[in-house]
Amino acid sequence: MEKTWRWFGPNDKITLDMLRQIGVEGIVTALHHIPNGEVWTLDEVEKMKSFIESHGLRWSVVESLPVSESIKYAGPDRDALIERYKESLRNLGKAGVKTVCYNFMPVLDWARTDLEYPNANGTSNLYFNLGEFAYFDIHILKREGAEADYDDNTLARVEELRLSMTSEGEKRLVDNIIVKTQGFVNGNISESDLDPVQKFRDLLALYDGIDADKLRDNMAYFLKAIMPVCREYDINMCVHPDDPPRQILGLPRIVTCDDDIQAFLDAVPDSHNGLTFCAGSLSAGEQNDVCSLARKYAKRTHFAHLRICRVLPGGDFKEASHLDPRLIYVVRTFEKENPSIPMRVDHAELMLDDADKGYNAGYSFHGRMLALGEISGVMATVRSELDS
Ligand code: DNO
Repeated sequence: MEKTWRWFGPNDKITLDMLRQIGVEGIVTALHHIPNGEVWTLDEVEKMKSFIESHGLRWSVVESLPVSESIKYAGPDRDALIERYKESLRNLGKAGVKTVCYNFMPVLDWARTDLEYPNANGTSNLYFNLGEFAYFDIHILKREGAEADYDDNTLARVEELRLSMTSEGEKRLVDNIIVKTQGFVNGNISESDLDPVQKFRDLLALYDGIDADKLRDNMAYFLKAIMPVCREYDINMCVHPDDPPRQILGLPRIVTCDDDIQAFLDAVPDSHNGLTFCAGSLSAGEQNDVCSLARKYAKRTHFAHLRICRVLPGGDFKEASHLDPRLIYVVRTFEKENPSIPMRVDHAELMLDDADKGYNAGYSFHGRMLALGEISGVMATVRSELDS
C-alpha cells in the first residue's frame, strides 16, 4: 500500500518537509479553506496539487470532499448542491486526483468523549465513554426521549455522573463531542460558536423524520447522480464508515456493519463506488469482525485507515496499539488482495511533546510517526513473505 498521511494544508504545524523525512509517499488532504457546499475550482485544486508536488510528494487522496447536510437529508437545494459536488469532482479528475473519501454521517462526523485519556506509560489517547456520551445526550443536549436509547447499566452510569458533574465537566464534554472533534473535519460547529449546543440541536432537527431507510435512499440518490462523472474521470469514491458504528443521538447511521456495506455497494453497483476501510471505526462495534470484513471487502476498498479499537465492557472503547494482531491481519489482507491502494495511519497517541503543540485531536506528530514506523515494518514483512 502507498504510505500516506493526513495533512491539513499550509497552516498545519506539521510540514510537508517533515513528512518527507519520515517516509511518507502521498498526501491526504482537502481544500479546507473552501466552505462546505462551494465548488473546488480547477485553479484551487491545481494550486494545492503543485504545492504538494513541489515538496516531492503527491496528492493521493481527498479527505474529505464533504457532502452537505442538505444532500443527506434531501433538502430543497440538494440537486443544486450535487451539481456543485460534480463540478468539484470534475476539477479533481482533470487535475488527476482520483481517490475521494467522504462520509454520509448526519450532523456529527466522529465521536469521542475524551481526547487525552491517560495511558500507563505517560502517553494519552482518544477514548469513548458511553456513560459520558449518554450524559451529554440526556442532561446537556436534553434530547427528548434520549433515555430510551440506553440500557439500564448505562443509565446507572449517567446517574452516578450526574451526582458529581461540574460545569467545567459539562463544558469539557461539549468541547470534546461537538467542537474539538468536529471543527476541523466538518464546518457544522466551530470553536467560535457562542452556543454550540443550541446550534447542534438545530442541526439535529433537520433530520426529524429521516430514518435509516430514507438516509439510504438519499445516499443512493447522491451516488447515482455522481457516478457518471466518476466513470468519466475514473474517480474512486470511498465512503468512511460511521464512527462509532451505531445509531447515536437519535440519528440514523447507515455504514456500520457488513449488511450496511453490502447494501450501499449493491444499491449502486459500480467499481467507483467503494469503501474507505477504516479498521478503527469498524472495530469500535461489537457486531463487527474486522478481519473477515477486510477479507470480504478488500477488492471494494479504495483507501485504508489503519488503527484499531478495543471495545470494553459497558460499551466504552479506546484506540489499541497499531501492532494489534487484528491490524496486522488487515494489513496482510490488503497487501495480498489490493496492494496498490493508499493507506494512512490514524488516531495515534499523544506522546513526547505532542500535547503542547495544539494538533488536531487524534492527529499528533510523534504518535502517528511511531504508528507509521510500526505499520511500515508490518508491510515490509508481509511483502517479503508474499514475495518468497
Ligand atoms: C476522523 C476522521 C473522519 C473522516 C471523515 C471522512 O478522524 O476519520 O473525520 O475524515 O469522516 O469523511
